[in-house]
Amino acid sequence: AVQVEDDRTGLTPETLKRAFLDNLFYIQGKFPRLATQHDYYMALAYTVRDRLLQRWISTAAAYTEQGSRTVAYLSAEFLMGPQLGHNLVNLGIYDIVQQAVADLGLNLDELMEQEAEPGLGNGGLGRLAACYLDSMATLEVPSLGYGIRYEFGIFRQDIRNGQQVEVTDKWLRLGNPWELPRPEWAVDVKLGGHTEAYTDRSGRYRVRWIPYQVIKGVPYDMPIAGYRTNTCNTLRLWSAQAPEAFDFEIFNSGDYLGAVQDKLSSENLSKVLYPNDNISQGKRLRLAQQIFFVSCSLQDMLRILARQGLALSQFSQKFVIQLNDTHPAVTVAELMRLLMDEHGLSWDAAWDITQRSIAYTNHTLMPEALEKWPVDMFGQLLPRHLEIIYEINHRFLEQVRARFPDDSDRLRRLSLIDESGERYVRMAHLACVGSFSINGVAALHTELLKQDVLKDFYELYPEKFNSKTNGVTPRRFMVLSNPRQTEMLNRTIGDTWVSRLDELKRLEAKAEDPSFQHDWHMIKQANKGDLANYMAKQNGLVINPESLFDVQVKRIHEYKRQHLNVLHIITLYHRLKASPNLEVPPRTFIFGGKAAPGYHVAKLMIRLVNGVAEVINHDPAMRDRLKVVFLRNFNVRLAQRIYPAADLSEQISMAGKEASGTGNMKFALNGAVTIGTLDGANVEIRDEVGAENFFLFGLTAPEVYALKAQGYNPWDYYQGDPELKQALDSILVGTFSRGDGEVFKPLIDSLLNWDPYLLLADYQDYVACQERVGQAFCDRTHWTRMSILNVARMGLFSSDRSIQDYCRDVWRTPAVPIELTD
Ligand code: 26V
Repeated sequence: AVQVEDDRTGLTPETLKRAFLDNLFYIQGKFPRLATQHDYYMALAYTVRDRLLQRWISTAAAYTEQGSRTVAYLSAEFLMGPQLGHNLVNLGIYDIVQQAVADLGLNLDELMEQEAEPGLGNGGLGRLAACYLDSMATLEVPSLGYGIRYEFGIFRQDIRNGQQVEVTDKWLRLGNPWELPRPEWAVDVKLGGHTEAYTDRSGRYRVRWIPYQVIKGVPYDMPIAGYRTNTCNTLRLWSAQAPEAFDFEIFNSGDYLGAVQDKLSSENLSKVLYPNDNISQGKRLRLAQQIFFVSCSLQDMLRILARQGLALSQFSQKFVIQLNDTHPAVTVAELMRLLMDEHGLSWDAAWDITQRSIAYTNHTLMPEALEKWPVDMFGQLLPRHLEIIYEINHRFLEQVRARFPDDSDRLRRLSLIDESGERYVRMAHLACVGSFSINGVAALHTELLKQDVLKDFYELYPEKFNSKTNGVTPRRFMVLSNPRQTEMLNRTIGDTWVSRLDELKRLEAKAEDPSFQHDWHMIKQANKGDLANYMAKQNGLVINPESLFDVQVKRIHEYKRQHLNVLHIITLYHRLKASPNLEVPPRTFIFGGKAAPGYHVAKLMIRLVNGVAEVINHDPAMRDRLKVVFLRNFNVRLAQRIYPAADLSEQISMAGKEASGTGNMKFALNGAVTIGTLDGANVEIRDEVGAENFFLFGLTAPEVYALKAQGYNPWDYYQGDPELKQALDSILVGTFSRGDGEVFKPLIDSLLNWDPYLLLADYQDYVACQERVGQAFCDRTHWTRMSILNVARMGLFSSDRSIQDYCRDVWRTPAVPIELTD
């Protein structure tokens, strides 16, 4: 018989072209002459989606049939980034599709540019969730990501007059081909109102919650394809809607005008992502978002459990819930409520299931990021959950009292309720008590959790604590973003490293090979040329691709110390002005990152970078020597352009503050060398690549504590170092703000009087270290060797390794291979 390839699944160029034109006609309703680039993008996206759907359905069928144990990854953020290119890579059809669209006179890069990226996250935490979904699918681990379908993701950043301006991110405006609405699986979420006790027919004490408001959650599913596997998992994002039927009987019997004063209008719930990174502000809408996606997700899991014919008592066999920080920590109370109030289980049965099902990851050591909710606000929005939390706390403190008699201080410190002033619910405590596993995201971070932030919990439950060093997906951050390096790796060690990243170590043998070094260098140069062209377009600057590309891209935060980087630039500038013959390599300093809209000092840091850029870039004496560039709107797409072009990766947070960092890994995997402190995963990166291939500076975490304990006085450093004084003075007199000395005064005042992140203490060592960087860069062979060895020794930092560690130590989820059915 004649075999005809199906238009929806076929992978030959001819079938792909036919499917593409068919989708242009029948989905976009356009013919080629009328079609925009965006129409072509949509036609291609649907062509790819069809190929995913086949895998998706086979995967869902297999999991349903086998009742597979499933990871439910709960996260308020999934910073997915553009989907088209990544899906082409994972399906293994990138090259063939590139050729197919070229045959039709189109350019794949241009089509990929059309996609609005789903920026449903702030930074590290949200991007980690996205990398983990990719790795779980690649490792054939059954998983469901659960989150919120924000109508507006992280704001777009514009720079006007050197300052950040926020623009709404309307990513859904032209439609989203990567999602399937599933209105038939919508669920209701209750908010506000009050509770009533009653006795059920069997005489048992029960509680009924009469809410003030009900909101409907509608799931939208995104396919998550593994790399060259048949697995296609699901990211299920909840969108809030007004419920269609409003039961006035229930509502009228409730306290209609009481407890909740300002009613939350339903659709507002999933409108916008909170743009704060590492700071919690205790906003009611934010708490409503958390219970919204948590309740929707748990109800969904209970529905799946029932549909597979499993009993409630089997919940913790079917699902393991991973809490991505405390944003979904209300899971502990909500699962208790669903099991007791809606499914009739006893406290003990419900608690047993809850504690066996939940694992918690902490992502920050910043005290201001630890979430706590005023008890009044919490009780108004979630009256039943507050009761449950009080009961959990009561039973918990009983146990503590039994273990540590007469230790009321310890009870106060451990309590789920902070009673030191205004009363608060402590979400990290709720997560610790309600889960069987607690992990940090790098070795140092986990140690600091045990010694400091969660010390009392560690003393109570040492067996719950474990460390899972973060990782990143090589599919997006190498194969997709750096095709030149990928091609060279494939040519040298074959292409299996993409899903077995430790195989990169086979590159070590080539580190000394002059011809290999030459090719490696040329690839970096070509990548730098691409970024130089981008900067020419975006910033109107002529950049020398031979210069050292010195890059710091990440959220703007005082603890990440972008202003320490700036102090070095100013110092170099002053040195070059004073000694024009100074032998230093030309450098291009590249910055990117968003500041939280309400974080004034962070916005001032952006303004300082741009002020310094304006002066240096316009100084004829600095031409061909120094350039400073602030790239606007750092997002996943821009990140993918930047990492492959970096020579030097700036990872300069104050030791003890960056939980892990993941940008540090993305840079090193693309052949950048790191300058960094012993913070987060930098410690492990340095251990892996070797101290001689890493530029280390700065105080260690214990030294930071010691200095602070002994009484740190930034003024001493200012007075004691003429270059540091000159740098700070020049900012203060308005050199970088057109003569206006007031602009940066708050920033400098805070450094001179307080300096909580010890910039002044680390300045000298940083500048000295940067001198060594400059010298090393001048020896091309030496630098290239370092670059190769960095890539060769970074295998540990694949998110595949992280996920394998979670599977082995926490989740105990076997892989489930998928066979394609038609
Ligand atoms: C906190 C809050 C507080 C409420 C408002 C919105 C919001 C959004 C995010 C956060 C927590 C930020 C925590 C975070 O992103 N931590 C980062 O996690 C990365 C992945 O583990 C890690 O590499 C970074 O070092 C860490 O800063």
